[in-house]
Amino acid sequence: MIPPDHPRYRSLVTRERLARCAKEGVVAMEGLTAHGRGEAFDYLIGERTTPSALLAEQAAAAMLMSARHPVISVNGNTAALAAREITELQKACGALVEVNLFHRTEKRVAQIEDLLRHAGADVYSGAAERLLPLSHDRAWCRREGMFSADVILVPLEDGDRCEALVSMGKRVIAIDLNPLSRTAQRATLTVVDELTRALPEISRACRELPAADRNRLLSTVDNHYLLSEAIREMTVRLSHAMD
Ligand code: PTJ
Repeated sequence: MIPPDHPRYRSLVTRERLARCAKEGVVAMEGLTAHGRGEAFDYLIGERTTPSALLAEQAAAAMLMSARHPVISVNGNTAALAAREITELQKACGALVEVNLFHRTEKRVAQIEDLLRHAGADVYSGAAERLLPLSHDRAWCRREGMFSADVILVPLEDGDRCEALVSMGKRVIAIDLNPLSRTAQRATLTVVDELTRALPEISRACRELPAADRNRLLSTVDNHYLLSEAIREMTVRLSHAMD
């Protein structure tokens, strides 16, 4: 039992949840190490939404709201951490929710879809085909889902698939705490923020941002600038820690 007055209460409860989900099979064992890497980068941005992350979240909302066929791709970590927030975002932007896994088994796909449905999401789950230009199992997706999407939100992504989706002409929004990752560098737009902080901000912007602001963001926000700002914010924080 983790005492609520523990200074790292939230982090410990999250780890406990991920460990339980890993035992149940929802989270891949490898997902636990991915989470640890994320936590390390979250320290570097001060475990808060930075100004550049907020700008990226608003631009992500603008991309989703202007899309013809937006899709939110969900993996094990995302479902375990943020099934409710995914549901809220689906309601705010009307995107299709589709499960796509690196460590893919039919059993895990079904477990994750159940977890999302339990949280209220409307999950798209027709027959999957090997449609993406990838040699691993993230190639499996639905023809009318991810394969036909023009904008795809990919939280905690793998760099290869991000690159494949961009090469197919899709606009890819990544949520990744590591601004140096291949995913962050290859995405059309990267939100360098923790998933459970990022998703509610994107939903809020979908609901509240006026159309004129969305259009301005679409024509001005540039991923290179967002990533440079994220790295600069980390560097400033590190230099303050040495004072
Ligand atoms: O469920 P599966 O089978 O599809 O597997 C999912 C994992 C996460 C194992 C797979 O996608 C993977 O190996 O991911 P990577 O390549 O380790 O990338 C995960 C990225 O997400 C890393 O750059 C982490 O820094 C980042 N990250 C981890 N936790 C969070 C995060 N970013 C935002 N919020 C988090 N909570």
